[in-house]
Amino acid sequence: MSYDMYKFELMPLPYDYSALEPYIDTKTMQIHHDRHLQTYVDNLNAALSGYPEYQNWPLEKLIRHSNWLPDEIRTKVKNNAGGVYNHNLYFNNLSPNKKTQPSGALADAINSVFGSFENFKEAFKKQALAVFGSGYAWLVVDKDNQLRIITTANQDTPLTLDACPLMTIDVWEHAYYLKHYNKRADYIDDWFNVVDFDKALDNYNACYATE
Ligand code: MN3
Repeated sequence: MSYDMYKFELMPLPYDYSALEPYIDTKTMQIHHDRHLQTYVDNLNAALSGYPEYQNWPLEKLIRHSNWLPDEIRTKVKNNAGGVYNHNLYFNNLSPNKKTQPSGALADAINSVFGSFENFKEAFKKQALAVFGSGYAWLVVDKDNQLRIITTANQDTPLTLDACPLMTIDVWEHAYYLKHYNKRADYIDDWFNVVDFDKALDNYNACYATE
């Protein structure tokens, strides 16, 4: 059992379900983590259960090289591995500890690319609002080493674009509907109160360390 390889298990939240109140409510966190993420974990395990030759593939390899998988499990593995990867990043990038301002090299990069943190927030919100249907908005280092905001549909990931993710917001309705109803803009504003830029900085440094 592990978080990175078959047999996958549910990564625990690094804080209490209620820790992000009042910005993200307890019930949403319980259902989102314990039911939605658990379902992706279970479906990924089910897809791989009859295929021992792929059970030693790390999660990122299953996503990056899903085209090497047999036809009959390719789509199921790709979608559910993406669901596990995206949610693990999303939940780990949230915190009640008010790390809501970028620092260090990431702050410098954000100022350099977007002009200011306020400009960045505005651009990020605009992209997150523009996701049609279900998906995610991301801050990534792209394949040309440029800091960029991108969006992905459904459970697609930036990994297949050779981009290295720093942080993400899940804009599927299940991430906000119980509290914010259809008001995605309010959820995005609230999300900025619980996003953890220290984690994003760790990820930023890791993106450059793995080249
Ligand atoms: Mn979700």
